[in-house]
Amino acid sequence: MADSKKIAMISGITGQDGGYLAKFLLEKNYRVLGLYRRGATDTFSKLKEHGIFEQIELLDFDLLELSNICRLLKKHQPDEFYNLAAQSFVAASWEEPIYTAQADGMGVLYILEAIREFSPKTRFYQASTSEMFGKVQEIPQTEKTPFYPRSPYGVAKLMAHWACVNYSESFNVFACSGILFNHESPMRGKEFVTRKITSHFARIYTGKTGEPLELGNLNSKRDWGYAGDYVEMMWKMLQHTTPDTYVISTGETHSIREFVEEAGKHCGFDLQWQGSEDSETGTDKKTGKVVVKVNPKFYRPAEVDVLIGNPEKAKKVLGWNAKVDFKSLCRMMMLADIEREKK
Ligand code: G4F
Repeated sequence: MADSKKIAMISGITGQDGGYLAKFLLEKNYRVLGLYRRGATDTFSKLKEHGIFEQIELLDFDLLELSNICRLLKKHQPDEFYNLAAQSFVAASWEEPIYTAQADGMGVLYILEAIREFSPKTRFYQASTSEMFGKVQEIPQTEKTPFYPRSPYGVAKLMAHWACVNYSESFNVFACSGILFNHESPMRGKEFVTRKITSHFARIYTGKTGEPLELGNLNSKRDWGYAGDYVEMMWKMLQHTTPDTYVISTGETHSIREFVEEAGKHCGFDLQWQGSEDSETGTDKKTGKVVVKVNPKFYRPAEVDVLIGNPEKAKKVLGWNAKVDFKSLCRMMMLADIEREKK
């Protein structure tokens, strides 16, 4: 008997969102084909931690290899393709602007071309980003806010976003662009600021280090949600009658400093800030120890000062709501890292 399961391809399966989305789709009885880049340093630990490693069929994939993408689409004819693969670290994009443009911009065009030519029924989800708003032209940001990217990453993602809109209008490809604001979880990579904070604080808390956490700009603000909530929206977009663009966010914004303070509370830190700008430090009032200090090495050539999204359209059209709020997210991440360090 033919296998009647829907087929979902997920590129970037080894990343934070890949794991949450794969789990979500497996629970919906999809056959999940996980695309990964051979030689990626972060391999399958997240999928193993989710307990779903054995249920995913893994396939070699590279965003820069058009022939590989064409073969995969031609052979598997997936119902849905979720493109979560990218050079996703904004800071690295100034060091690797060309690679970032190729992977995050051109790579998406390759997938769209492969769909157009070899698998036109495949519905496509593109992981777009609030970084496209960059130097924000409006507060809060909606689907109609003009873009102003501030990093090579934002520029590349903007190309991919418009390619989705264009392929949907020109060739009838069902391509959706999810403008996701920052979304975090205990599975977040440690290069991103939230997990950098919780993983380092957990090491201080469990006595594994006495070194303070070094951070860059403490005053930028982000609209942080929970990755587990956000993957549901990726799926909902592809189930809708027409392809479209959606902002996915919580509608709240908090500074890096607030995240530090909130996470610190779960380690018993009562932070007092001293000094200014490049020499600012955060001391735990109880112990007198410096637990955070600014290191300008982590500043960016151009900063995105404040992001806050308006998720009204997602709520109205797709019936979606972010469930985990800022405080619960900090707590979840902090407790998970403390548990990991204790083990
Ligand atoms: O955690 P971040 O590195 O995330 P960023 O740059 O906002 O990008 C993330 O969210 C985007 C969605 O808006 C995604 F598209 C993207 O792929 C990624 O997931 O940095 C957040 C803020 C920045 O303002 C940065 O300057 O934290 C500030 N920051 C301060 N100190 C730091 C540090 N960021 C990092 N990574 N490391 C620091 O030491």
